[in-house]
Amino acid sequence: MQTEKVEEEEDAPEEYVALCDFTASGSEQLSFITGDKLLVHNKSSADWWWAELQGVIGYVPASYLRLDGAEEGDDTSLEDPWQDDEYFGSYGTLRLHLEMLSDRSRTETYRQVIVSNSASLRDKVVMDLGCGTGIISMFCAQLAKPSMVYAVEASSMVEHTRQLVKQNGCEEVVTVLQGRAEELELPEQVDILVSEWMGNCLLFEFMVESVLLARDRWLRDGGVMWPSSAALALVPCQADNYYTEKMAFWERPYGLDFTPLQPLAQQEFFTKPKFSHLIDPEDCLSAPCDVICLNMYTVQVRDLEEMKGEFQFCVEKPGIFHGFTAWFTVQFESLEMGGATVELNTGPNSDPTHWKQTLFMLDRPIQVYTGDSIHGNIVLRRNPVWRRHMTVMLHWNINSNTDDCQAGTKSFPMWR
Ligand code: GJV
Repeated sequence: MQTEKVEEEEDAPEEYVALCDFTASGSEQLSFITGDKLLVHNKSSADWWWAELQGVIGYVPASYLRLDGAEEGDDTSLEDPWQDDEYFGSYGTLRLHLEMLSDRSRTETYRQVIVSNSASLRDKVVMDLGCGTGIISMFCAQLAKPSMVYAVEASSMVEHTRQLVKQNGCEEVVTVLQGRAEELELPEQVDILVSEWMGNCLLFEFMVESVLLARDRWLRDGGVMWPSSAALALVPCQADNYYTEKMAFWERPYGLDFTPLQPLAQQEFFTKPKFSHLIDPEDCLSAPCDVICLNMYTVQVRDLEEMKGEFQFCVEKPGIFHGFTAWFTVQFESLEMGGATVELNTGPNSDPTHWKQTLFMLDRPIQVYTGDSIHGNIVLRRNPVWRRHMTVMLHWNINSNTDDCQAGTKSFPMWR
């Protein structure tokens, strides 16, 4: 009796409230607006639930919903949409700083920017936003003669940064300031705003928002942003090893047919993008294409809500189209007229960085041939609730000489 009752309760649909609007991007998804009450029938995965709204049923993103009746003071509504405790907590330990500092391409590029602009940096005021252990600030102090470097850091690493600055004789020039850039008070505006803010797929973590707010408040007219521009690059690719490891594996392990697990495997391994993918240039099926470009002087925080781009690829060799791989580049303009721009490229034809690349797997691999065209668009939609997260939506068409054209759409939450 007792057990039956509990089971009944578990199976009963639960009522949820939409925290924000959602527009369906696939035929199985359900659109809703803020305040809509949805009946959740099945929490099929952590991210996508099967729900009903006014008699219509479909998948909805779990993170956009709150259990009805969960009011202020409830755990979920108290949660910080920026997850700052967790975010800055993780930058308070050495693990991530070690990873970033060990990334020579990244760190040497920032050093190169300072070196190649050292003459023009003389007597300039610099802000290093999110300075971490202070490496960029100390490059400035050691390799150039700025009048002041404000090194801003919100995590508890900042206590050690002060000590490092002193230890390396940079305390005359570098002023370490503890706190979020958003709450910063400075006695003056700055000539240069330098930051290493880029996340996976460029925008993930959305630290760029802090940089743009600091720009609008603290960069003097005519001041310089480093990086000055950024781009997200995309390429259609093969990912045979990953596909074999996670999907083909189930075909005949130990002589047994495990294919009934393949839908589960797809859900578990291919729903979200794979960070930390290092693509072999040989696996790129065409030349890459910049799909989103940010001008760091003009982009506005509100633009980050939804960034759209288009692509048109020409397949250069026959192969299996398993998915798309994305990475970013950033450019640092010279302080001198006609001076060379420095670029950090995290793509497959450059030295690997700690960001590596990001792989988006299609649900089914598609054979493509030389001369096929793959065109379509990409949308990066920032999560309206969880501000450091976003969903990447890809829509593609394949025009082939041999087959009919095929189209597909897939949304990838990163992570909520
Ligand atoms: N204010 C101050 N420090 C910050 C802020 C902020 N708003 N946001 C991030 N940081 N490239 N994805 C700090 C953070 O604590 C860490 O030390 C560093 O900036 C992140 C740098 C690398 N992350 C990235």
